[in-house]
Amino acid sequence: MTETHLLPIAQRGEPILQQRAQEVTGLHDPVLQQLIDAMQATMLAANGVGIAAPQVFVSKRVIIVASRPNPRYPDAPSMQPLAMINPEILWRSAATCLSEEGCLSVPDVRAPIERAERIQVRYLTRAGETREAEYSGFIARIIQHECDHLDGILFVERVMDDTQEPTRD
Ligand code: K3U
Ligand code: ZN
Repeated sequence: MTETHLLPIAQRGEPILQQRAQEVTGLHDPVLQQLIDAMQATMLAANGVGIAAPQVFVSKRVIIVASRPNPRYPDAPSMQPLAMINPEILWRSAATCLSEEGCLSVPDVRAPIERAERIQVRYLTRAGETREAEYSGFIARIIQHECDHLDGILFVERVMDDTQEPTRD
């Protein structure tokens, strides 16, 4: 059995967090499958509900999204970790919601961020199947946060105004 290693998490200021990540080709490459396993293990070990490949120093368009009820989002649904490859947000609702976010790459900082309440996403599964799905609430928020990472954007860049300064925990 192969061991899954935990990966280092890039911290704010690392250039890779500001770059647009590359589309994934070669879906059945075992290196991609190992990357997904290692991202998932790293996310779980860090107590996160999402992770994007640039956060582990890999400039590829891969994200993992998970969800569970938690003190900050008690109504969050439970969702097993799901890998999305080359995710595209096809549609965002005009309706938005403001809720607090954190980021494994920006420790101890949280800020309310306005995001679309509902989104439609197209992505490839790790088995290479194309899927389209609609998400709402906390899961839609995580997906938007992770897709931002693929475009080199950190949540702190989306803080709206002076009254919503990021706060340290
Ligand atoms: O804020 C965090 C959290 C963890 C468990 C439940 C609720 C919140 C940890 S930070 C986190 O999980 C980010 C992961 C990141 F940075 F790698 F993208 C995902 C995220 C959390 C909250 C809102 C949006 C996205
Ligand atoms: Zn993040």
